[in-house]
Amino acid sequence: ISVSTPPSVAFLNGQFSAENVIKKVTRSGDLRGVFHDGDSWQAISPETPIYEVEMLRSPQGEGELYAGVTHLQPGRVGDEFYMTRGHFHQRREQGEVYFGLKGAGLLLLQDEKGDARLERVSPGSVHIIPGFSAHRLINTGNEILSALAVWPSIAGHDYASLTQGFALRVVERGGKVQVREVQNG
Ligand code: PAN
Ligand code: ZN
Repeated sequence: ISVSTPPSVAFLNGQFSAENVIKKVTRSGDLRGVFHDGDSWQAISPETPIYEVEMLRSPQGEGELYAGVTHLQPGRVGDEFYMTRGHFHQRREQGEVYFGLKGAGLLLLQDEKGDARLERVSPGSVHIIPGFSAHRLINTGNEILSALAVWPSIAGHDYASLTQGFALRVVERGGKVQVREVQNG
């Protein structure tokens, strides 16, 4: 019987041991229209890295799973904390699990009716994202927010259906984290 060594992830910082991970960097310039303050968004270099996703290579198809870590930089565009674009899954019924690894932030969840809620992300937090829920990570801290995600490879990403945006925005106000309800996207 042979025992193989799978890839590992350092729970302290989300670094994968595997060398041939797939890496995707999302920069400020990729996030047009995502932050509410367009002038502040214009003012920062489009090359500014906002987040990076590292994924293990795994098979695709019905029943297969992806595992990936998102590293979200600390910072703000105007008063709004850095965040991921956020998405529904193309296969709406497919859920996902996020595990907080490092840093402090929020997971914004929104159903198809537009009802939104937030979960606190911290090292060790476990987030069950139900099907039919859009999801976005927000870094409200001063260090990188890293979270491990596991999701069905058939889920796919649907970014377009969120053109109305999320119903909540998370901003800094007087040194505090403030959640605002958005009127009309
Ligand atoms: C995550 C996200 C990752 C980046 O792996 O894809 O955090 O966020 P956006 O895809 O919204 O840019 C996930 O939820 N996968 O399904
Ligand atoms: Zn997802």
